[in-house]
Order: sequence, then C-alpha cells, then structure tokens
Amino acid sequence: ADAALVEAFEATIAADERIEPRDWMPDDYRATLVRQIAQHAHSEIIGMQPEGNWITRAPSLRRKAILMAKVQDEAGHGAYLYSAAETLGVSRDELTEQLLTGRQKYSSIFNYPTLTWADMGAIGWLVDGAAIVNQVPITRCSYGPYARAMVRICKEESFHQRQGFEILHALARGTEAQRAMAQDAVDRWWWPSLMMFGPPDDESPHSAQSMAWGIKRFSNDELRQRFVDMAVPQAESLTLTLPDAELRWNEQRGHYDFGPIDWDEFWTVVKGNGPCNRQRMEHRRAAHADGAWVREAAAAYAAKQDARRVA
Ligand code: FAQ
Repeated sequence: ADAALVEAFEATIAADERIEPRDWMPDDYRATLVRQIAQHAHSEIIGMQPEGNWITRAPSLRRKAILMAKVQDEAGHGAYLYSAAETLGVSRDELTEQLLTGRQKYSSIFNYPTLTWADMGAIGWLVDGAAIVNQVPITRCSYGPYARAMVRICKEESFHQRQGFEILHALARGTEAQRAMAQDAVDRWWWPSLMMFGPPDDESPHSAQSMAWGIKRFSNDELRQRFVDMAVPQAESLTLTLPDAELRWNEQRGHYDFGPIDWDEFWTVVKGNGPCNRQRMEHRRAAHADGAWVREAAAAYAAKQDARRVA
C-alpha cells in the first residue's frame, strides 16, 4: 500500500482516534474485525436459543414479558453487529452463509443446555455479566462503527444482567427447592462463563496484534479476573456459592485467586462437540430455511418498487 496511507492509519491508532469505513486500513486489520464482529453477531443470534427455550414456560406473565423483551434485544444486537460488519465490505448474506456452514464461530457459552427456569437467572447474571465486562472496553475499540454499536448494546446488557440477578435473588429467598434450583444453575454456568473470555493469554494467538491495533483493550486473562472480582461479592449478596474451592481473596495481588479452568472442555465445545452444538446449528439452519419465503417476498417487493420507479 501507499506509504502515506499506512502512515495515516498508524498515526490514527497511535493517537487513539477512530478508523472509519472510508479510511484505508491494512487487510489483516479488516479481516480481524470481520472475524470478531461476525463471531459476536452470530453469538447474539445463536444466543437467543437457550433462553427462547423457556419463553413458553416462564413462571408468570410478567416474567414471560421480560424474557421475550430480552431475547428480542439479542436479535437487535445481532442485526446491529451485522450492520457494523457490513461497513467492512462483507454482506450479511455472506456472514450468514459462513455461520451456517460452520466456517465462522459463535461463543462457546451457547452450547450448554438450559435445564430449569433458574438458568434464565444464571444466564442473565453470569453470561450477560461476562459479556458486559468483555464489551465495555470495546466501546473504545479503534474501529468506529463497532465501538459505537457497543455503547447501546452495553446499556441493554446491564439491564439484562440485573434481570438475571433479580430472578436468582427471588429464587434464593424462596422455598428450599427454589433455592436448590438457583444454586444448581450457578454451579453449571460458572465455569463456562469464565471460558467466554477466551483462552489464556499465552495461548491466545490473536491477542497481541488485536491489542496493538486497539481492537482489544485488555487481555483475555485481565478481563476474566475482573469478572471474578465482580462476581464474588454479588454471589455473597445472593447467598449462593460459586463452585470453586480455591476461590479466595489474595491480599498481595488485590484480586481473587481461582481454581484451574478445564481448557479441554473449552476446546471440545469450540470445535463443535459441546453438549448442544449440533442442536443449535440444526435449529439455526432450519429457521433460515423456514424464512426463505420471507426473503423471497421482500426481494420481489423491492424489485416491483424499483420497476415502478423506472416506469
Ligand atoms: N467461544 O486468540 P483468541 C453475547 C476462539 S456475549 C468460541 O483469544 P480473540 C451476549 C477465537 O475466535 C458472547 N470461540 O481470539 C449475549 C479464536 O478462533 P479463530 C459474544 C472462542 O478473537 C448474552 C481462538 O479461539 N461476545 O453474545 C472463544 O482475540 C446472553 C483463539 O482465541 C463476543 O464475541 C469463545 N468463548 O479473542 C447474548 C465479544 N474465545 O477465530 C445472548 C467480542 C476464543 O482464530 C444471551 N469478541 N475463541 O478461529 C471478543 O472479545 C474476542 O473475540 C474474544 C476472543 C475475547 C471472545
């Protein structure tokens, strides 16, 4: 590329200013953003399934209305993120194709089953909680459209997290059976939530370059630690326990120490062999096929409008 263009790009990054769609950018920078934003968008869309599973069985009309709104927000986040990716020159059709053929990933967390109503609480509290810790720094990402999309998404995620916390709060103060259900959900979602932050820093191939480009602002391990430090006092106020015997405050570090993460489990899930990977993909493919008539009708309508304009 033209030396002046490279220099302008590097100066923008060094000054901590934003790269915009019209600006020249290195191919690898563009490819990294497409990869991360697409994975993020796909996660929102696939992430509708675990909670969608409980909409018809929510324990009250009020809980049902809240859960429907949350799942609908996730569709909105997906649409927002696909639009951000499109500013990089890929179409939404292409991205959908990459998801459906398994060439692009989505977050490992959505390959776990939602066995009880308390899972809606644990997902809101822990999964949305982890998502916020990961996403707040992305509001300062060097790529403008991604950073701006994150501002609204983070506001909605904070509401999602509180609604999850409130579900667990109610269950933890309910009957013995409800309390046990809340504890069981936390036991099952804790470790997979820690895995959401990605592999340890020394096994994260993309981190160094993404941090140099200002796409990532903190490393996977830094954000994971921040999440643990936040979750421990919240678990105490819920009067629930986190399933880790090694969890304790480390005065010297000023952080909570925690036990080892099962990275074999993480990679098994990432490679497609988690408890629900097949089910999630089958469901998404079927939903896409079922929606073909809507896309055809929309395209026919648009063509008719165009023809009318020409005439
Ligand atoms: N799952 O070198 P790194 C939500 C892959 S929140 C699956 O560290 P990077 C809200 C990674 O892609 C969830 N794969 O990679 C919601 C790479 O593979 P590749 C979505 C993972 O990109 C809540 C390889 O491992 N949030 O949806 C995972 O620098 C409730 C090496 O890893 C985002 O996507 C994983 N957990 O860092 C919705 C946030 N971790 O591509 C519904 C934006 C890593 O070379 C209900 N993304 N991999 O084949 C990011 O911040 C980053 O992409 C990381 C990974 C931190 C996830």
